[in-house]
Amino acid sequence: MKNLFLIFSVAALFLFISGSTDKNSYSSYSELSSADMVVFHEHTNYGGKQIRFYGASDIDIPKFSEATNNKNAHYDSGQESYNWNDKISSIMIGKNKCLTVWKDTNYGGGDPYTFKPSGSDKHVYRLPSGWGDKISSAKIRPVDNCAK
Ligand SMILES: [Ca+2]
Repeated sequence: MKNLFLIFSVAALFLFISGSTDKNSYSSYSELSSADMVVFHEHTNYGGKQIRFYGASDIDIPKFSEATNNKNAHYDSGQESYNWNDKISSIMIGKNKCLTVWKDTNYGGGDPYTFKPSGSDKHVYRLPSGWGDKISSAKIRPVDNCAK
């Protein structure tokens, strides 16, 4: 009876692990230090859906409508085709990253806005006036080499 329980336990563990191997699908962003990550949230105060970017020194996001196709994007399962255009309302910028955002796709729509941490992760619970639900493109760079 003890062996049967062990077999079931191993089988359950295998099913759990095999269901979690999608590299772009995680339920939290504890997979890595926040310092090297930028996290965009659907609502203010880090609420709603989130999409996280990390894994390269330079990450370009020319269209948030296609953000989930970006090879450096990570998000929760079930959100593979979520349209992030004009949806972002709060952001976490890891202390090693600099984030520049634009209101139109392909880095257009007037002057961009740059979020540059200084020594610790930057938590933007509400976007600056005029930027909520407007971001359509972005560039992520090392903190000392912000995109222009
Ligand atoms: Ca926009």
